[in-house]
Amino acid sequence: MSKKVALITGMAGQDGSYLAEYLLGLGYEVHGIVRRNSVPEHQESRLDHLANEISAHYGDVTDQASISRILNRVNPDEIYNLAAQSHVRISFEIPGFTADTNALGTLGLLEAIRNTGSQAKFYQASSSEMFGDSVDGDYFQRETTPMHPVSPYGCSKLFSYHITRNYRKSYSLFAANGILFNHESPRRGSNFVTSKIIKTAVEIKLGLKNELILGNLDSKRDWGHSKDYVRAMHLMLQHEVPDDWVVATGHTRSVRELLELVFLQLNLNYEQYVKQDPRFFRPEELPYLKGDSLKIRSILGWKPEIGFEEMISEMVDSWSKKLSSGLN
Ligand code: F7E
Repeated sequence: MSKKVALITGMAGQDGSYLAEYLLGLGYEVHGIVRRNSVPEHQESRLDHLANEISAHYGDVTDQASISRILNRVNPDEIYNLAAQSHVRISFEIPGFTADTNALGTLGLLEAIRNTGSQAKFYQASSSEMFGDSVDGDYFQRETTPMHPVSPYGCSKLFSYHITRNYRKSYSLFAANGILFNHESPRRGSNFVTSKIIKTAVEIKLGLKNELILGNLDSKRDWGHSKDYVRAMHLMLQHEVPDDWVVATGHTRSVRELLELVFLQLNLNYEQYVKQDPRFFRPEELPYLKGDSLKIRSILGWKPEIGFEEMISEMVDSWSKKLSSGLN
C-alpha cells in the first residue's frame, strides 16, 4: 500500500514539529510549509533532527499562489493548518497581520482545496482563546459553550472555526476543528508564559539574571503537553465524519501556581524575584480556561498521557541543559 501523504502548514512551530515526528512514526510521507526567515537557523531549528525524513516547501498561507502550487505538487491525503501568528498579546499590536494570517490564511487554504479539487481531509487549529470570557455554569468550556473572544487572536481564530464549518457543509469537505486548550513543551517559544517563567527561573538559578518580569499572575489556564495534543489532531482526521473537538486536560491552574511550582523545583522562592510590568498585561485579559474533553475521550478514545508536573520537569531539565551549555 502506498504511503499516506500529509501536508503541515506551520511545520516549524512547536506543534508542527511534534506532528511531523508523530506522522513519520506512523509511516506517513510528511511535507510541510515553512516561511522564509531572515535568520535561516531560526527557521527550522525544531526540525533539524528530521531534516532527511521530511520535505519542506517555502510558502506562506497568505500567499495564495504558493499554496495552490504546493497543493498541486504534494497532492496530500491530509492537511493540518497549524500556521498562525499565535501570540495573544502581540495580536493586539499587529491585529491586521494576525487576521490576514490566522483568518484569511485559512480561507485561502480552503479555497485552494476547493479549486484544485483536492480530496484531502483538512484539520483547522482552532483555539480555546475563541471562548473568551464565556464559561458554562459548571465552570467548564466545551464544544457547545458560546464563544465571545476577547483578543484579535481569538477573533481571527473564530473566523477560521466558522469558515471551516461553513466549507464542511457547503462543499462537503472533510474539514475538522480541534479546539485546543494551552499546550506546552520544551519546544514552546520563550515568550509564552510557561517557557518564559521556566527559562528565566533557570537563568536566576545559574546567576545569569536576578528578576522575572511578568503581567497578570491571576489568570488561569488548562495546560497540556503538545505531544499529546498532536495525537488528537491526527485522530480527528481518522474519524468517519468531520466534526469539532475540544482537547484539554480538565484541570486549571493560575500563573501564580505555575510560578510556585517552577521555582520550588529549583529550590527558589518566586516572591523574591518576580515583578510585574503593565507591558505584559493585555488590553483585555481572558481570565479563566478549563476544558471538558469528554467528547474526544469517549468517541475517539483520546486521553492525555503526560501530566502537568512531568511536563514542567521536562521543560526545566531542557532549559537547564540548554542554558548551562551556553545555548538559548
Ligand atoms: O499566556 C499570562 C497571560 O501567552 C498565558 C497560545 O498558544 O494558548 C496560548 O495563549 C497567561 C495569560 O498563552 C505573562 O496574560 C502573565 O493569561 O502563555 P500565554 P495564551 O495567551 O493563553 C491559546 C490556547 C492559544 O491558542 C495561543 O496561540 O499568562 N501572563 N505574564 C503572561 N503571558 C505571557 N506570554 N508573558 C508574560 O509575561
